[in-house]
Amino acid sequence: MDFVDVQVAGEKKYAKQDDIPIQYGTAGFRTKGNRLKHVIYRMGVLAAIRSACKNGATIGVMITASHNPEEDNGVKLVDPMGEMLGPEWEKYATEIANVPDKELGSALQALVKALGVASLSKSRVAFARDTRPSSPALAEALEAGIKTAGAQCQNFGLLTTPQLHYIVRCINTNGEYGKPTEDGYFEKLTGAFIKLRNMRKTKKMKTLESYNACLYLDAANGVGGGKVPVLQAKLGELLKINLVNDGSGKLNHDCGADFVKVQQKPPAGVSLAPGQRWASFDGDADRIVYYFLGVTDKKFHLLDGDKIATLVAGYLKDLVQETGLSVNLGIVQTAYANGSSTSYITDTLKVPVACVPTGVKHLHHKAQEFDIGVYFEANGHGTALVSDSSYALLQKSVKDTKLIEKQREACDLLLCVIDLINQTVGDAISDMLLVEMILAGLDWDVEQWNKAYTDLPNRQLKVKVKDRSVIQTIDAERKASTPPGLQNAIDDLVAQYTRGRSFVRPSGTEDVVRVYAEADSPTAADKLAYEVAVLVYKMAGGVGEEPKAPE
Ligand code: NG1
Ligand code: ZN
Repeated sequence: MDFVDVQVAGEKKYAKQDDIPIQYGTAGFRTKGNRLKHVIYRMGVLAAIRSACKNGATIGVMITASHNPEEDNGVKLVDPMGEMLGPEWEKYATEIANVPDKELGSALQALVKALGVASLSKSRVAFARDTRPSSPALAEALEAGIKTAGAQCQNFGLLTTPQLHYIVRCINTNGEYGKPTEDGYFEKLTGAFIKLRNMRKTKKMKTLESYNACLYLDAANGVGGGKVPVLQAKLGELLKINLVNDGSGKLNHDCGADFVKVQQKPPAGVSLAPGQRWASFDGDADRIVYYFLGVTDKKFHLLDGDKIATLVAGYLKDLVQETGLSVNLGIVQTAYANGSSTSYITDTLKVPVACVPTGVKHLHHKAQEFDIGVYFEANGHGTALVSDSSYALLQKSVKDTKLIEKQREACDLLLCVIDLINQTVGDAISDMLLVEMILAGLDWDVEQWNKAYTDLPNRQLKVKVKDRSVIQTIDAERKASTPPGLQNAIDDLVAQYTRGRSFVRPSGTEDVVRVYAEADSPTAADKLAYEVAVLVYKMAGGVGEEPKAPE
């Protein structure tokens, strides 16, 4: 096998645009869209090699930069079961993306030799893209990479990130997980949603009188916006979605899940009527947050990833109990989880909770240690994973006449809930249907959901430094081990605040250091975040203007 054609096309049409190094990070490669053509061409070839290493299983490639500004773009590889690329391959991706044009063929040659790959003719790659202006040209570069490498390729056009993950899993399980099409995706999710809503009715488990089937949704002007009408057509009256930021405005601009979570306010230009239930997707629809304006206090309340995780875990825990089966359940969070949510999980839900470093791969991996593992980042990315053995146990128990009818019913219900949950990755559409189903089943409105616990006021800031790698962290990113003295200084500040907590870490997707702080009042949280930001600026080589004191 040689890479002569790959080398020629690489030098001619997909030559490096600059020599700035780029790294495959927590969310793949991400930078300005006009810097990515060569990277994505090369990732087409790498995906073909990965497929060969997986005996010809289909590998997915998604072109998106998620919640980043419209002019950014990015690329992520999807492994055969729909999970993120195995971390051991991140270094190959980084190496191939950075190698000089003239050495591309030889670098690929060396890689296939080291991996023992003899041919790419049986390799398969499936890909999709989001709605960014730079995405079509990047998709062409990707297709060229896949085809020039000699692999087969399937272009799924515009998809949400989780839809592509779902399709990859369907293809590689020969349809066992579902039909490998967008239509198959909607059929599976809406089929489960409709069945669950009807099961609740026929079994008279709850009346649905106070559940308001009207949801207001901000699609961040992203790829999710175009998918909502398809979903709506299948749901009819069961859920009426009023869509804003459907894709006609600028992507992620003053809207979307990241904006709402970080700014702690509604998307620009929308006015919430008290009590209305609102949700925001991010640009590629793998994150969702809910929010509302209080009926009595008229204040903005955010129901973020932590609130979704506790709602889902509480519901699943009750259902598992009803089955009477021995199935353990756990929740996985990151340091960004609100302190109140962690206390609520431990003290009220009494469910084991684990904390891992930021990045879906860490959460997903940890969640797999439980029979049912619910994982959510505070920003709204998350899902619930069910182990193969627990799934098989439920399938067996649903028919087990030794169990009482109520137990068999609970097993049936739980199996159906699992069908509603995307098992590959966090999915805004699936999570939205899950939340809506649970609220309807519990007969809850947003106020009742929000009452579970009260978030500690919190603030996130960014600090620009010369080299963010000077900050290294330990203890699931909750402590900085370098530069020397920084953590002690943070600890001294935190000690001055009631219920204070703060940590800093280098971002994996932006050239900044992130600061998080929480305390017993918004003013205290803002002040603590500011003081810690100043410490980072002074002790970790801040550039540009010093952080500004809160007003
Ligand atoms: P970084 O930039 O490493 O903080 C952000 C999110 C992550 C994850 C990735 C991937 C926060 C604080 N960080 O990572 O949770 O979602 O983007 O998109 O929300
Ligand atoms: Zn996203």
